[in-house]
Amino acid sequence: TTIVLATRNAKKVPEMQAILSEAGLDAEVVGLDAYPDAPEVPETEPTFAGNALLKARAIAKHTGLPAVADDSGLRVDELNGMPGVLSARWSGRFGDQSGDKDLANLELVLDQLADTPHERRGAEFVAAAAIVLPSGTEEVVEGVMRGHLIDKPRGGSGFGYDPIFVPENEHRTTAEMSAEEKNAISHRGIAFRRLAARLHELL
Ligand code: ITT
Repeated sequence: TTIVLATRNAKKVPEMQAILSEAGLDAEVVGLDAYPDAPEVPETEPTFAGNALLKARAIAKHTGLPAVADDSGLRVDELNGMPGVLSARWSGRFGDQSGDKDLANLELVLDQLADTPHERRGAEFVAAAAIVLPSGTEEVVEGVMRGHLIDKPRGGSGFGYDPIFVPENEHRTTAEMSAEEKNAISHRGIAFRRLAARLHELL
């Protein structure tokens, strides 16, 4: 079977492929690079699950193949769960159009937490992964990684908010871990492994 992963982020394709293979699933994962005419789907839903489903539905319809999509973000306790589904666009919401989005987003969260002490700096990364089959069958699973936010960025790997996020039972940020170490505990790793288990039953 071929499964289309609804992303133009080339890094996510081998990650998903590895997780499916480890789960014993004989499927080939292809990204949207193979489908240049695939529709751009705006993330308009208020939940990660809703956005993942929107994207998977559109790509299943376009390709006629089983489609997987994910949506993810950071929920900060002190900000009542924000930036949440707005994580990728957080600084832009406040008028910042500067070049490095990831850095601007991270710096805005640090500013917003400037007066918040360590014990109130809890946060979690959340990922929803959706699968839509050509038959119309739909499934959504989620993964969560709890942790806290430090006040100065550390580490050069990963992306987004990784340099300020320290997972529970860790002293390093997720930007100080290898991709394998992060996958083993991350929201996306958990969600993709749950999805692999469901795919076993569905395909
Ligand atoms: P696609 O939608 O094309 O897959 P994207 O980078 O926009 O790519 P998401 O919408 O899933 O992917 O990510 C939303 C944002 O949440 C992302 O831009 C980061 O700011 C943040 N984020 C999600 N997962 C993260 C992680 O593992 N580490 C750091 N930041 C993360």
